[in-house]
Amino acid sequence: MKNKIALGASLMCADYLNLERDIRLLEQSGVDYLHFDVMDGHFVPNFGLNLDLLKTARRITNLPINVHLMIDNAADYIDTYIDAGCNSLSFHQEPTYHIQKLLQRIKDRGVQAGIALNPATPLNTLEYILSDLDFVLIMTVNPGFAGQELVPSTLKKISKLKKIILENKLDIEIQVDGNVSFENIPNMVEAGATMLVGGTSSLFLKKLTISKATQKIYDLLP
Ligand code: S6P
Ligand code: MG
Repeated sequence: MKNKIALGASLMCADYLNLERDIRLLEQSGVDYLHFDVMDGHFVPNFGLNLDLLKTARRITNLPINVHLMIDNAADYIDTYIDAGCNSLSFHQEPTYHIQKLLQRIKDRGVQAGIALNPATPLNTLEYILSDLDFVLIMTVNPGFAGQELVPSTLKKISKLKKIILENKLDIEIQVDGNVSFENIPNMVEAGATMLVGGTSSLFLKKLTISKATQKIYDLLP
């Protein structure tokens, strides 16, 4: 990782008809990782990217692949996504039983483990799993769709989590996902975000090339 802040690209926002081209552009632009959204049409009212696409992307790039499971039954699919070659994986707190066990399972397989929190889910749900986490994904919009507006209270949540991490001397990254725009990035980073997910509001903004958008994001980082 070149920067203290890692920049990820939400593949769901890329051009599906030119996916390989976009992945190459992301590589050339110096993006740090690919963010891969998985949905089930039930936990969130949409369908994201599928397993075959992950396997295909894995074949053609060495960029780290970060999977974000937005599904009810993460326990049934964690191993499948790890087998497909992801480097880090998060699942949602809200629909999941036995969270600590699943985080351990991910880590035991040599993959970075994270928990994702919807905007309304409080940080105290993390209290007894802090030592099991490599990263926390703070959803800054309600999950399911690209192109939404930031939920403002999530900025305070990032700061609070940063404080908990510092007070407990923990090594946990804070990932932000949703409306990670040029306008919001400085505030997110100031609050403590260390992993960004660039989507339609920055990296894949229609009026910029991927390379110009990446540069513009890096220019905003400390
Ligand atoms: C959907 C998913 C996200 C989006 C990303 C889109 O909730 O988890 O990763 O793809 O947030 O970014 P933007 O800039 O369109 O909000
Ligand atoms: Mg996501």
